[in-house]
Amino acid sequence: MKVYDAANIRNIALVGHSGAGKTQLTSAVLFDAGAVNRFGRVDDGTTVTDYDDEEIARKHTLAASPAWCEWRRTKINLIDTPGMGNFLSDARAALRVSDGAVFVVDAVAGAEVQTEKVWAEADVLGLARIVVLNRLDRDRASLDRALASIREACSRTVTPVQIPIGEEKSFAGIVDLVGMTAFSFKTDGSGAFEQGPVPAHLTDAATSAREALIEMVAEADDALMERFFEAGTLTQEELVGGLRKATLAGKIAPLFCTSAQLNIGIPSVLDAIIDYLPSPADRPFTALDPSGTEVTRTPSETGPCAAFVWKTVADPFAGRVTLFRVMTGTLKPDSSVYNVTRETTERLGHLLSMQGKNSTNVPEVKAGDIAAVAKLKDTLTNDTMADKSAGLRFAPIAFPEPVLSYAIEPRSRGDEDKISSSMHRLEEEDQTIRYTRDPQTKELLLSGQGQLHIEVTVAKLKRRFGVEVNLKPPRIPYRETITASTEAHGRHKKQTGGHGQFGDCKIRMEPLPRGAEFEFVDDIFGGAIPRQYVPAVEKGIQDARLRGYLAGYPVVDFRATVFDGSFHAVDSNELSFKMAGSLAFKDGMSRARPTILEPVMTVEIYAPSDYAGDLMGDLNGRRGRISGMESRGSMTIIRAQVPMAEMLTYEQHLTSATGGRGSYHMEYSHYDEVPAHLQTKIIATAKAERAGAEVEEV
Ligand SMILES: Nc1nc2c(ncn2[C@@H]2O[C@H](COP(=O)(O)OP(=O)(O)OP(=O)(O)O)[C@@H](O)[C@H]2O)c(=O)[nH]1
Ligand SMILES: [Mg+2]
Repeated sequence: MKVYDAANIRNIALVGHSGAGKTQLTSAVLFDAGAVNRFGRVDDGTTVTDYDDEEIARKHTLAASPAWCEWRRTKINLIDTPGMGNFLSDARAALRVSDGAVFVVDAVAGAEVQTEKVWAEADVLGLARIVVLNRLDRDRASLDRALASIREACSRTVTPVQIPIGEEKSFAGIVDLVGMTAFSFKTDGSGAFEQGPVPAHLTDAATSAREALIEMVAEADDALMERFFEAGTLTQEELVGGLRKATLAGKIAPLFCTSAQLNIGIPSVLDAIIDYLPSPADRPFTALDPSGTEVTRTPSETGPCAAFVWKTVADPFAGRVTLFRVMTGTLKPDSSVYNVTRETTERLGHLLSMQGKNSTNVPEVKAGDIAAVAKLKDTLTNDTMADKSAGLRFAPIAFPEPVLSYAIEPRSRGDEDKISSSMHRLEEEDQTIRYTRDPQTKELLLSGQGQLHIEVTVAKLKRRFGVEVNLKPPRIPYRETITASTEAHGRHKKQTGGHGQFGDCKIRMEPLPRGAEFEFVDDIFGGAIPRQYVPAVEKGIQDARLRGYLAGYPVVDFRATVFDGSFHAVDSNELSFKMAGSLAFKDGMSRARPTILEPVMTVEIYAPSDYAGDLMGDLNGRRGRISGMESRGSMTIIRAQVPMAEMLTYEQHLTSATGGRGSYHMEYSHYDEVPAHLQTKIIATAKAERAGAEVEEV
């Protein structure tokens, strides 16, 4: 395979709301550019980039996947990304290694929630972008309506450089406003087209759209603005040059018209990627030097190499596949490279260019290019692979913390054994899931970005690793504590026949502040309990407190002080003092006014301001306490503290209450007392569960 220089490479992420047609568009692009010889379709499960079984089954992209084609002697690396909210972090990762973005928008629906979110993301990264208005062959598709919504939700810089020929079912081509020519396409999916004059019935529309375009281009540049005022228009040359400059500078986002399904309008998109979006050579990159200071460098194919790992794929057969972008220098196969992040050396095998799941060996990868390598030992997403002499490290992509947890139960013993290694592999692939065991409830917890994300992860576990699990809402890790001080007594005595048992202790129990857990104090004077048995008393209290008193949850935030006791010269032993400690604890609990604590979460909700009132009302119903509100444009951020038990089904509520436009994030904050009427319920449930468990054991 050919090796490309930075100036002849374009790294492009296709982003936008789910269902806009990113995957279908990628497929049409690959076909028209001759990278594949079959026109794959999402609906038939035959596209290059939706190759995972789960993606084919669901007809949605679930992970960023790379593909590439050559167009006008330039290598275009395309990254098809997921549009669904739960999987958006992959779109973010793809943007990090892209130089430009193609925003795919549904011509029927216009801009949607995720379009808006990713647009803001691209703003932060300062990426040049073009917009592809897709699905123009659908009923109720409209350039005008869609454009108005994109301008409102994303940016006023979006400007058509084409208008469609024919509407809805009769959409059959485009008028290019820059060259003022028409391209009429066959609708058989072949992509064949004829170029000709602008159809008479579109001349007026095209002329006024072109004037609007010229005005936008002139506005983006002072010199052009002057020329425009003088001449009343721009020359063809000024228009072409000005459009390119304005797009690269992010002052204009040109809009193109397509039907990815019918393969209409694709060549203009390919041309635009080359003409209007930057090459890696156009973009200096930032990195951290050894002291952690941000530095800006120009990519160069000579000199020390530095590459950034933006994704890892867990293939059950091929093993780990590591996707990286060479930021500077040239990476060679069968060489060694230093992993700066982990301070280890990796041996590289073949370097690969990925076409979905298929790969081609490449002789070397130059600055600016995206490639992959299989079977690295330690390297994971966000790592830097570099020559030591480069002295560079790349800032990690900030992946979001999980927002939701489910308990998972292996279906069989075999599944139980395999679950941990398989989950570990999936965690490497997807940095937004967590697999943990709750130390208190002992449950295996799978945490992710939402219910769908967790379901998809469980499905992957089954398909790829043959591990089957059941999902259920997690148990709330309640705790118990005391609210009053008391003295207590425990005596364990068994002195009938043979070797006897005798242990006796008096303790004081006092509440401690939240978070203090448990403290044990030895306050024995004069040998009321021999030294060697005091730890046994502590052990007895410790064991008993972990088993709980009211509802079987660990008792926390108290101090137990042993201050007196008695012993028997022959019958006393460790076990007896352990028993005494445990009995004293139970005795104390009966008077220390025990209560139940629950975890409270700090929740941050981001939603259009119109919904803020309803959302706050709902939070009140969930026993939440609003701690702050802030508006950001048309959106409002609500901060609140809400008991975990009330948040288990929040995602479904937020989605239906805001039509999918709201999102939220939460993390553990502290433990707080459960209101009395709810305690009664928790205690009753615990009792019923214990009874159930005992029946099962019989
Ligand atoms: N009629 C019509 N259907 C299209 C067009 N482009 C895509 N589709 C269909 O729209 C649906 C969604 O297309 P995808 O390409 O999977 O959309 P996506 O943007 O990749 O969606 P996610 O992967 O969920 O983010 C599929 O059923 C496609 O066949 C188009 O131009 N016209
Ligand atoms: Mg897709």
